[in-house]
Amino acid sequence: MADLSSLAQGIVSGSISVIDLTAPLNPETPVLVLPEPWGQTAKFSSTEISNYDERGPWWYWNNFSTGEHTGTHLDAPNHWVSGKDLDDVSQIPPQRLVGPAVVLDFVAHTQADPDFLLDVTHIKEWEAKHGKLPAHGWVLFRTGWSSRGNAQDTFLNADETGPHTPGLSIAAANYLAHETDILGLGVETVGTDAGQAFGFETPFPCHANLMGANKYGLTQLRNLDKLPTTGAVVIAAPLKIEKGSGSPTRVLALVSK
Ligand code: 23J
Ligand code: MN
Repeated sequence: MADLSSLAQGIVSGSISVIDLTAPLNPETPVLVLPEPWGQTAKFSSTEISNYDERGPWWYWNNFSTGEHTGTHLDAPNHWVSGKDLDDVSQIPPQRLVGPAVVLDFVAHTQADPDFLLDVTHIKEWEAKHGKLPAHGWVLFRTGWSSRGNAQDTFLNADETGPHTPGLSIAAANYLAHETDILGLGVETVGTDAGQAFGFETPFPCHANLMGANKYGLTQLRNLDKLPTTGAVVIAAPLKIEKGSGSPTRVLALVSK
């Protein structure tokens, strides 16, 4: 039987730390902007219902509204046409929201080139050093992009040719989707695909391949620098929105000190 009491004790004593990989959700949280004529997602917004006042003397609460894909969020398989008959976000088995995580650190490459694309050779070199990508695990692509914070312009890094943010090559997206048994791909950027991926020969290859292979995306992750290369456990908890294509998600990592 698994020893949950030592896990609990580790969390209580601090020998296992709980790292929050989630970006704060507020009206400034960056959102994806797609080229014309495609529809746009909404930013997060909130309106006060009462604040210990005449509208509710003893309570404070708000109504919020947001896109499903705003801030740190999970892409469900049905988000893409390739996965349209697969799970919506409410149908994802909870066992598939928790798994071992590995970190692929390409901060240096991304600093040299904001359009850096992770390719199959990078993944294979990483696997030669650190072992196979874990079955039922999260692959976390560390680019340092989260240090650009909550400002839409620096985060999207767009010019007249569109956004310039790192992502995966078509071949790498294919490899993760079809040659591995991972849960999904987590990134620091606004979406799993590169900023320029709208113009790739296979547009948005991460979305097309991962969703079609019943895998997930996790975006706008923070604190990946606080994780070991291997050995963390990541828990992603999206809202159980029926028919939802995704949801803002609290993403937590357990790390043994
Ligand atoms: C729709 C179309 C393209 C993209 C996306 C959504 C996302 O990045 C997303 O949040 O799923 S690239
Ligand atoms: Mn998304």
